[in-house]
Amino acid sequence: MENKGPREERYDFRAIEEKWQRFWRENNSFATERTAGRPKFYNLEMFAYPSGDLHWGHVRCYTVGDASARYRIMKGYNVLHPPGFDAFGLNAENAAIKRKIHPAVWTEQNISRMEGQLKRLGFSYDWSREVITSHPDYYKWTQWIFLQLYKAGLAYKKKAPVNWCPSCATALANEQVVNGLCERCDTPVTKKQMEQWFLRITNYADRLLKNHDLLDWPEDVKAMQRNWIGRSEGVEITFTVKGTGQPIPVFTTRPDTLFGVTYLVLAPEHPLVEELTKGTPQESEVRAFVEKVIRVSEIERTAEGAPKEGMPIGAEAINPANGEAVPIWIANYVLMEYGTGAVMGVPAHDTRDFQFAKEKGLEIRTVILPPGADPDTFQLSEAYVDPGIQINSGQFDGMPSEQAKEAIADWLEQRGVGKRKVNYRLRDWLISRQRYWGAPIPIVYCEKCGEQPVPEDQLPVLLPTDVEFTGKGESPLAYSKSFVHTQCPACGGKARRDVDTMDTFVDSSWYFLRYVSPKLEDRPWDDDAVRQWLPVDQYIGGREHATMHLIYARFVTMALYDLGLLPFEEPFTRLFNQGIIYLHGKKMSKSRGNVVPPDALCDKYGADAARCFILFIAPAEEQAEWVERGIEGVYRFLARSFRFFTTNAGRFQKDWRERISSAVSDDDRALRRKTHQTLARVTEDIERFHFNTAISALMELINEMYDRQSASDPALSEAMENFVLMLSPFAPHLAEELWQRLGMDGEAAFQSWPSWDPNVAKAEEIEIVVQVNGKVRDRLTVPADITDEELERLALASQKVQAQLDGKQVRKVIVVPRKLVNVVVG
Ligand code: ANZ
Ligand code: ZN
Repeated sequence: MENKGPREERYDFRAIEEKWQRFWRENNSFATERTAGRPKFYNLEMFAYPSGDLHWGHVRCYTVGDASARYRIMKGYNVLHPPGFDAFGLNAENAAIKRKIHPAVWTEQNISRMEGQLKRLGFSYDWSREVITSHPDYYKWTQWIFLQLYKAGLAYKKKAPVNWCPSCATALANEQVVNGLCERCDTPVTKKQMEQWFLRITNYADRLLKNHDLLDWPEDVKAMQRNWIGRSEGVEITFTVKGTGQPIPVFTTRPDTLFGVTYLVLAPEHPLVEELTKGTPQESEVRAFVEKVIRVSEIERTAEGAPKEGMPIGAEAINPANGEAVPIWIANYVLMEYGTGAVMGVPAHDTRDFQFAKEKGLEIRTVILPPGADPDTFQLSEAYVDPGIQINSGQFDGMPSEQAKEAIADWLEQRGVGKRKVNYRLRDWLISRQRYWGAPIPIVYCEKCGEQPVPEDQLPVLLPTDVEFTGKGESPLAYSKSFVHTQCPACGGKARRDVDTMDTFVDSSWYFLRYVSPKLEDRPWDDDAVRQWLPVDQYIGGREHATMHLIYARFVTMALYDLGLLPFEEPFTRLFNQGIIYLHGKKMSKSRGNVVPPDALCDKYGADAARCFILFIAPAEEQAEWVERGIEGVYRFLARSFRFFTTNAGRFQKDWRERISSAVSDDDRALRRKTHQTLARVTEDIERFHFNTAISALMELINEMYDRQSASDPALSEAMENFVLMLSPFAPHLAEELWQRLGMDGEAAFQSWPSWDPNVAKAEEIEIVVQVNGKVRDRLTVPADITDEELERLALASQKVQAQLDGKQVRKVIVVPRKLVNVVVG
C-alpha cells in the first residue's frame, strides 16, 4: 500500500531541476574528457535551425540523443556530445525584411532563447563546444572548404537553367525541389538561366552508393539515397541527322528495342533544335513551343500522367541499326539534363512512348514478343515492357531479349556507333544563393585575370553590414559597395566579389568536424582530435534529411578524405531517425506555423516529465500525434517514484550487496526477480532505442516496489539503487536527487550501468497437474505468471493428454490457477 503520511514531502520538481542544472553548470559536469583511457563514443544529434523556439519535434530528437549519450557514459565510454546551431538561412532574412531587424540580431536572439530551452531540459551537452555556423570563426572554414574543393576541380561555375523559387527569390538545389514545389515555401519552382556555382557531387555517385554497405543505417534512408542517385546502366547510341550526318547520341537502357524505333525525340532545349529548324517553315512554331516548355519544372514535365506534348521539327534521323529514317520530334517529357537530352522512341515497349505515339499517330512496331505468344496473331493493347523474344530485329531475331541487350550493345560498339554507359539521376549540387544570410562565396572576378579564388589568408570574406534587404532576387550583397569592390589577389587591379552566398547545406556538411576542436583559430580542425573522435558513432535526426544533408555531408567528407584532409570516408557510422511529431495531422514545424514549445509543460510538470513523456509517447522511430494530456501519467509516475524514495529512504542500506544472500521470503524473491528482469529489459530497450518500453518497464518496477514493501531491506535497497541508475538517462534531475538522498557518493550520471543476474531474473516456475476427466495424466512445469489461456493451450498440447483424447471431443477445460487443469472429454 502507498503510505501517505502527514510528513510526506511534495515532489518539488522546480527546486530539484534548478538545483541540478546549477550543479552541472558549476561543475562542468559534461565537459568532454580527452585523455581518459576509455573507448570513445561520438553521440550527435542534428543541430537545429534557430527558428525562435524549440518545439516538441526538436525535444524528441534531443531527448533521444541525450538518453543515448547518458547511457553511453554509464557504459564506460568517453562521450562527445556537443550542441550547435545551423544559424544561416532564409528565415533570418525574411524577418529582417518584415521586421526591420538585422538577420544577425534576429538569429542571436533566437539562439539564446533556444539555448535556454535546451539547458532547461537538462541535456548532457558540453556547452564549451557549441558551434554556430553564422559566426565568422566558423564560416571562415566553410569558405576554406569551398576553396579546397575549388582547387581540386570539385567546385565550378556554369551557366545553366536552374530551379528558381519566385517567392524565396533564390535558386535552389534539385534536392530542395519537392514534387515541383519549393521545399521551404511550397511555391511552384520555375527555371531560370543563371551563372551559378556547382559542387561536383556526381563524381562521387558510385562511391555514395557503394559505401552504403559500410553504414549501419535504416534501410529506408539508404533506399531513398539510392533512388536519388538513380544509377542506370545502358548504351549511348549514335543516330545521325538525315542529309547532314550530324550525330545525335541517345541514351537507352533498352538496346534490345533498337529495331523498334519509329521516331526520335529531342529535349526542347537541345542545341540541335534551333539548328535544324532555322529558316524552315516550322521555325516560329517550334520556338514558341520550346519557350512554353522551358518554364515548366522538370518534375511537372515528367510526372506520371502529365500530358505529353510535342511536335515534329521537320527533320529526320537515321537508325544506325537498320539505316531507316525516322522523324525527329521535340517533346516536354524529354529532359536536357538527363542522358544526352535525346531519346529513341520505341512505342511498342515503353509506356510513355506508347501513350505519345497513340496521341500523335506514330507507328508502333513490336520487336519483342512475350514468351509463348503467336507472332502472327499477337496484338499490343499497351506497351510490352517485359523480356521476351526478338522479332523484326534483323540478325537478332529469335534471340531472348535479355541476351539481345548484350549482343546488340556489343554489335554497336564494334561498329563504333554505340557505347555502354552509366547514367545517374543525381545532378551536381548547385550552391549559389541570391541571399544575404549565408557564407559569401570566396571568389573575385578581375577584369584582367578573370575568376580568382580569395587567398586563404584573407578569409573570412566577411558579410558586410551596409546592406538593404529587399528580397528582390538579386543578392543584397550586390548593393553593398564596400563588399563588391575589391582588389584582384593576382594582379592587384580592380575586381568584383561574387555576390552570392552558399547554400546553408554547405555549412551543415562539415559541422560535425568542427566540434572536435571548436576554438581552433588557424585550422578548421585538429588532426589528432579528429582521429580521436570521428567518425560519429551515433547520429540522430529526421528522415527528411535523407537526400539532402545526409548525402551532402557524405560527399564533402569523401572529398576531404580524397584530398588527404581526413582519415575516414564516411561521417556517420550509425544513424537513427526519430519519427515526426504531428499536430492536428500536420508536421510540427515553424514553417507550418504549428509549433508547440516545451516551456508550458516544463513549467507545469517539469523537465524530467517532459523528457519521459516525449519518449513514452510512441516508439521513438514512429511518427506521433501530439497529445498533451499524456504527460500527466508520466508525471504521476515520477511523483510516485519520488514519494517511494522519500518514504523508504530510512530503509536503504548502502551495503545491501553483502546482505542480500540471506533474503529468502516470497516478497524478496519476487522483488529481486523484477529488479533483474527490469535491468535486462531496460538495457536491451535502450540499445535498440525502444525508450517507450524502457520507461514502462520502470513504471512496472516502481509498482512492484510498492507492492513488495514488506520485502527485506537489502532486497528493497537493491531495487532502489538500480531503479535510480536506470532512471538517470531519462529523468536525470530526479535520478540525481534520489541518488543523493540515498546517501550515495558521486553522481548517478557517472555510475557504471548496472548488470543483471540471469538466474535471479529467471521467471519463477511452478508445477501444474493435468487431468483428463479427473484422472491425473501429466505434470507441467510452467512460469508462475502464466495466463489461463496459455496454460489451457499447453495442457491440450501435452502428448499424454492427446493420447487420452483418442478421437473424443473436448467438452470443457477447467483451469485452477497455479494448480491444475482438468480436460473434460466425452
Ligand atoms: C529507349 C527505350 C525503350 C527506353 C524502351 C526505355 C524502354 P532510366 O532507367 O531512368 O535511366 N530517357 C533517356 N534519356 C532521357 C531524357 N533525357 N529524358 C527523358 N527520358 C529519357 O531510363 C532510361 C530511359 O529513359 C531510356 O531508355 C530512355 O528511354 C529514357 F522500351 O530508350 B529508353
Ligand atoms: Zn587581376
